[in-house]
Amino acid sequence: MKRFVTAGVALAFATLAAGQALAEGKTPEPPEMTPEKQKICEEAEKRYQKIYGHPSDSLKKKGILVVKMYKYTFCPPQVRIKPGTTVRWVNVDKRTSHSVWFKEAGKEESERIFPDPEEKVEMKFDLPPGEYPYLCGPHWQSEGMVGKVIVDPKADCCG
Ligand SMILES: [Cu+2]
Repeated sequence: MKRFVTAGVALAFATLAAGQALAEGKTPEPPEMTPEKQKICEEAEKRYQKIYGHPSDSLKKKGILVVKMYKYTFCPPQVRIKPGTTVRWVNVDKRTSHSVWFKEAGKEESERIFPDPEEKVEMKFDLPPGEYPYLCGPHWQSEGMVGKVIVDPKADCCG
């Protein structure tokens, strides 16, 4: 009987901890690369090439990693970069605007970026190794539009 009571208390504490994490604004993990997400990101790259006239990967040699925003998805949702790499977010959607918000790190939300080749969000990751989760202001709750940048000195790309 005593065991049962103890377990009940532990559960109550666990529930409280989960509630606190939510209240503190923890960013959810980025989505898994399901076949559906894969397809969205392949489409996003095709649209990028049509709009910008080059593959997004071709900017890696300049130390820039491109993340496309398309159909409520950051493509790719998770990137691993060397310190000093610049990440550039562009919107290849038809009309939906998106933002980039490192909310958990206490940063301000970027401007809403429209599907316009003149618009982009850029951030140079001169930051210590670690995980930097972010989200899209208008769509993270309703559509799960979240992403993560991992700064890792052993990464292949790009800075
Ligand atoms: Cu969005």
